[in-house]
Amino acid sequence: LGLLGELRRAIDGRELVLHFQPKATLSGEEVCGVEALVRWQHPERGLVAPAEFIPLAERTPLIRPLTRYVVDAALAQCARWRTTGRTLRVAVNISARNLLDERFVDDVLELLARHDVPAWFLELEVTESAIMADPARARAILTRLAEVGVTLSIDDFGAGYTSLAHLKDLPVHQLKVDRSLVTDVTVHRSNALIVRSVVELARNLGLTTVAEGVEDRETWDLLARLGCDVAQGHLLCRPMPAELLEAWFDRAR
Ligand code: G
Ligand code: G
Ligand code: MN
Ligand code: NA
Repeated sequence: LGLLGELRRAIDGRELVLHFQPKATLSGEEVCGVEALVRWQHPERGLVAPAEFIPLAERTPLIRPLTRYVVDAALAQCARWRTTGRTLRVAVNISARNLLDERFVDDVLELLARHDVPAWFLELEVTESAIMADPARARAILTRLAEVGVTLSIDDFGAGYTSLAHLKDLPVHQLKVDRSLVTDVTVHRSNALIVRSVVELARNLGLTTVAEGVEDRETWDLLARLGCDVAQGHLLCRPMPAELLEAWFDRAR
């Protein structure tokens, strides 16, 4: 059985598990959401990172059931948090192929209904390159998702090549500043200038900004001064299973 066949079996056998990483406002350090990150709990190989199987799945139709699985599991967890009074928006990463699939919107609507979670609680993270693969079709699908109330973010912003002309026409709510810009923001003045420009661009377009990969306090403070809204990264919390996050939530408050 090749990796793809194994992955197909893993989806049916519920071997994929989600870890969640919190995001918090830079000003008040208030937790405002989590990002779901998939891992494969392989019976022999242990916990397999998404980099080892997502790119493979993305080249095949298997990405549709895989993404459905992740959205399903993320909304199930979101619903559980809601019953305990935790208002957490849950973000899921989606692939270029999902944005070319007309049925994707129906999948999302069906899963929101099944878990009785308002669309507002779901955020979808899309990379610039996924959008640029077919900007017109991507825009059509993103528009339908935005119309039903799903929150949309551009992931890894600043690493790729989203044309600013396209950005203006996309119904997105948030830009996630790429880790490569955040990592050296306190070291290279040019990175700080770029982050400041992205923040200003986002403001002018009515979008919020999230900095990813924040690993130290100095970076956190600088990002706050640069006007970034939200931060995510190891300084705050590593991605972890929902059960382990409960203790972190209790400490965070
Ligand atoms: O969690 P980690 O840092 O190893 O994630 C590595 C990459 O895998 C990231 O780029 C992340 O966006 C991607 N990824 C994680 N989970 C998912 C998922 O459920 N679907 C897709 N398409 N990508 C994911
Ligand atoms: O491409 P995307 O932004 O979805 O990828 C998220 C990835 O970044 C996850 O694999 C996650 O484990 C990783 N990540 C999250 N926080 C940090 C961090 O502070 N430092 C580093 N190096 N990676 C991080
Ligand atoms: Mn992401
Ligand atoms: Na990212």
